[in-house]
Amino acid sequence: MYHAKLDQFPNDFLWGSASAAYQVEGAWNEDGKGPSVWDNFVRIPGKTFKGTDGNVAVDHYHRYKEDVALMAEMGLKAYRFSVSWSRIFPAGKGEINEAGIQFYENLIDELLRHQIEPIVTLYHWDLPQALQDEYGGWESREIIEDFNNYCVALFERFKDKVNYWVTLNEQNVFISHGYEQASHPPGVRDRKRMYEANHIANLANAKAIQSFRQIILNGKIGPSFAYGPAYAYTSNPEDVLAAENAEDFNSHWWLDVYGWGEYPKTVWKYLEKYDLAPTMEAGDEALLKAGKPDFMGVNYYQTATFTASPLDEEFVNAKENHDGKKGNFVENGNAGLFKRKRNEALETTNWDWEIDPTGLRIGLRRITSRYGLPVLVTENGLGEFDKLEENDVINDDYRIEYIRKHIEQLQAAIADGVDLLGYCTWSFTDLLSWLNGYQKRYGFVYVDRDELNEKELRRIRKKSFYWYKDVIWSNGDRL
Ligand code: BGP
Repeated sequence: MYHAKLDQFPNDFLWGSASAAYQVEGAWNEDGKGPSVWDNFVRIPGKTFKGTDGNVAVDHYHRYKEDVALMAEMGLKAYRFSVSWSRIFPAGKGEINEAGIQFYENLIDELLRHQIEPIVTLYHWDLPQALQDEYGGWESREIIEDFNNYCVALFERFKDKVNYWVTLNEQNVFISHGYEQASHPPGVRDRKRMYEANHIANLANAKAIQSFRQIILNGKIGPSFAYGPAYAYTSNPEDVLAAENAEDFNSHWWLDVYGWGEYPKTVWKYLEKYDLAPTMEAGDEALLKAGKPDFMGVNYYQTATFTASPLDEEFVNAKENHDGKKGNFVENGNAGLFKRKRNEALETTNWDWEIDPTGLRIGLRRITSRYGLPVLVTENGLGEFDKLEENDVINDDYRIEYIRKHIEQLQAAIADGVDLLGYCTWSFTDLLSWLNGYQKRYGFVYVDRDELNEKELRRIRKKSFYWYKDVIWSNGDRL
């Protein structure tokens, strides 16, 4: 394999880990917090694995000091977490709920006390239910102002403490799952509405960045995109074209808007033809262009491999794997454009996710070449079953191996010329997986609870904890 001469990781490289409010905090109705769309969605029978919810999650809300102490012990340089909008504004707007914002201030202060850089995600999917009820959430342009006011409240409050900000987490995921596959709130299946909501989310994203520029002069802000670089299944030009289609429809459709303020022409033309293109109003284009980020946040888990698909192809709805029993993969795609295939060169996790460290390098290079922006890896990690053995031992060698191979590719990407700001693994402690319960674990720290029993929520260091500690200590020299 070709390797450029490897460079060292920069001295200020952000070795981090990430989480999201709904997946760790719990305390779902405490200190004045309003309900979010996830608080309600999880209560619909059949939506989540064994009906799990985040009412308690891993109780980070009450145990954040213990969690930050573990981060400090590990030597973590950065912690990415999200703010729950309905803690700050219980009804999505109006008066700030002081107790809610105080929680985040305490968390930030605790991190800073331990020299851990906070990376604040403004939106990781838990929309205030009140805004969903009032005007349909992301389907109304009213959200642009409400989201902006919420962001501004956080910028003002934390401008002297927080340097790194993430706007929307995985807009591509919450929009497609929310409005096409109906597996996330609001559980809609309507592509027309999906493209409209997505456009509004783009505008909200750009507006928040525009406001940021007026309030925080030295900080950095960007979205986090779930990037699955597309591969062609064979060298047959039809498959190569299918992969190009997939890259345009599944990635550039978002990335080009973030990076350039423009939609990719091929996709736009196609959507116009099928009467699916979103409504462009006067001023939209200018706003999108004004929302240029400082970095591209990348959540990377896997690549996706494509073959051509005939126009009359019919796809069955993919049955998703939420129980960790391998073998659920169903070919799916977009008739006439692309069809996803299993990549036979790659192994998969128990949840059928393809494992592809080189794909991370490829993705980072594509972003660098196309947009010329620095990149922050805001998520990457392995969801697996872990076994708590006698004497509180968890031998997660598979996780070490997974992360090691991805870090090697980061180093190669840096040598290739990628301006990489940092690497946040998903996740620090174990946490709630949105649709997969608690048994799909990602953390360096085991949390002793399962779907049916919260137990004591004890924190236990896994083998990977000590390993990542050493990686950070040696600034990536000792993998
Ligand atoms: C990303 C989300 C995270 C996290 C992760 C793992 O898409 O931003 O919130 O959940 O994926 O996914 P899962 O929990 O489905 O395994």
